[in-house]
Amino acid sequence: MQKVIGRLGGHHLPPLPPCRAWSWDVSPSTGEGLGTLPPPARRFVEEGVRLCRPRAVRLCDGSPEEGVALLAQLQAQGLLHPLPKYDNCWLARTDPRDVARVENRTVLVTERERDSIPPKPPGGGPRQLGNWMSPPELEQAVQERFPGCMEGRTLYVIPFSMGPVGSPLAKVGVQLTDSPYVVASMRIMTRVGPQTFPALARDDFIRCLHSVGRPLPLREPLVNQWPCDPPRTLIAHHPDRRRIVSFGSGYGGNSLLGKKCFALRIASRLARDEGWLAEHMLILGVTDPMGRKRYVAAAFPSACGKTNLAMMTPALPGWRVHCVGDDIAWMKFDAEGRLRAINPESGFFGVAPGTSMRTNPNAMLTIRSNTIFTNVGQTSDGGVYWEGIDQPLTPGTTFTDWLGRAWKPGDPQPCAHPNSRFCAPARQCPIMDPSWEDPEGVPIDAIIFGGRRPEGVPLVYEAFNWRHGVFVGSAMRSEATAAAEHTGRRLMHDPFAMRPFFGYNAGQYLAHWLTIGEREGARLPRIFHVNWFLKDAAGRYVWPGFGHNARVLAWICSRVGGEDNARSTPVGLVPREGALDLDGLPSVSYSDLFSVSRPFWEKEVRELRGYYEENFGEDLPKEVMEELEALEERVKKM
Ligand code: OXD
Ligand code: MN
Repeated sequence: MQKVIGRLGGHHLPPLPPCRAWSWDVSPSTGEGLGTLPPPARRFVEEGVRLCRPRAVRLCDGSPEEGVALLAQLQAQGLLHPLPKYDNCWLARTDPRDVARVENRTVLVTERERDSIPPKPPGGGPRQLGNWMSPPELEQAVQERFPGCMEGRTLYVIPFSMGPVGSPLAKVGVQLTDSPYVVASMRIMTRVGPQTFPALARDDFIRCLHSVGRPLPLREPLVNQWPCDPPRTLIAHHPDRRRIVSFGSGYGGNSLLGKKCFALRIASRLARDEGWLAEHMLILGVTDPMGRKRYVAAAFPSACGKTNLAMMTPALPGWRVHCVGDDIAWMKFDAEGRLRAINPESGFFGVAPGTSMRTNPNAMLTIRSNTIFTNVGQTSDGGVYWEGIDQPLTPGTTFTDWLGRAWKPGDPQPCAHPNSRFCAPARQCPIMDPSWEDPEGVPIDAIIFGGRRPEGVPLVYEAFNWRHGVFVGSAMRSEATAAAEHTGRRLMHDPFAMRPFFGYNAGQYLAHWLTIGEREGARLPRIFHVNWFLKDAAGRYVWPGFGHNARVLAWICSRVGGEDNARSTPVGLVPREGALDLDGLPSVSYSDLFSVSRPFWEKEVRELRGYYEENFGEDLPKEVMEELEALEERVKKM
């Protein structure tokens, strides 16, 4: 049984301490108190107030005082529990129905369906590249959900910037939400406050409306004090009106609207229109023993180790890695034709299970203070716990699982939810790159694609050229993870790791990537594919991964530096024997890592053709089909 807390009716929020410095009660009818919020943003707030009818309105300014007051309020409400083992760290337990992104309730809204998703071919199966809704359907959905949805609650106004404030690559938004948990998290993940006002004075900011959908008094009790409305959850993106509408979920990607909704879905559409790229990619800087530095962006599907790679401690002596971002990259050409990238976020919303001092010490050091944990387990000494945390425990420690129940090692159910998260400020990561907030971004030398492929796909290969690289990105597949509602270990197609995040027709997205490669004067990054997850016949990983992935980064840097140390295979260029440093790894064999098998790739080509036909139909750019055919020919000749 889940613990049900909360009363029907009569649910009172403790008043916020009077703190004029950071917030104002706003008169819903006049908007008075919205301070210097620029008029277009003020009008958006007024519309939201009229629709949602909150009890009070508060304008967030991102100040430390605001943070203290919010956390105190969340604690008083029973939504956050302090973790006294650390400094200013907190634990939230959600309603167990609200634990991940909900892809089947996430929609793109355009006049024409074709602008959102490729056409369904006759007889094709369910589509995987997004869901479409028409503007009138969205209006109806809004009218069915939002009127009065914030009654009895406070509407928080969050003015925020994605990217360093004032950067030519940054964009701003305003999120209206009735969830103080969302406010506390957005304050970590984005740059909140009046420094965004000059940009908000233009009318082109992204309008983000979010409600947990549980007006007060409650009609049903809450579970774990976590308000949500799973049956009516809807996450809608309306790029033509630069707006996001999210209802019914308080969880991560559904509710922190700066992240997946803005920085990927809306931004990818803006990027297409404006000639840049918004991608599901980490960004890291890698420095060789001679002091030469390269920046790399890498796209992996959710929960494939992006955070681990972005914060890696190299196992190769003399090499260093610095982190710019772990999830999203916005990339634009500069005047010299180089792609420069910023991380639009200012925090990490990382998957907790599997994170340890062995797998990611920098993440462990990052999350020791000022961090909000969600759905992890708890130890009796006020610490956190999850599968794979691998930390010494004092004898007698007892555990509480993510559902708030007593738990002990060996129990059949995990202590932490597989998609449990930490939300921590990026600046706390010990290896943040000195340029991570450079408004001009960092120059990208290589783009890496990857996924969890237990067999057949070499440890690393380089694309023959940009066009082949676009094909490699479109052909990405990976085992499903817990980040969304999918279950099991089945292989899913995930082009560019963007399958859940495309902001427009995925065929047009591939065409946009092809266009980027044709840009005059562009000094294009080289494109690679990696697979850390190869297994042997006994099901054991054949590559040690983690810090050893620096060996692969070293080879990638050598290629970027023009070294002639690759061998051609039908799938791409792999390191020549001896070119990848395997020193000190006696049980790793070159041939296990780089064999390319004809039957495997014949099957892969067949599978890809079927996938393209079913999902992209005639919107697949012909260049991508030609690349598939060229691969097929090369495989035939093996
Ligand atoms: C994430 C995801 O939360 O990709 O980063 O699902
Ligand atoms: Mn992600």
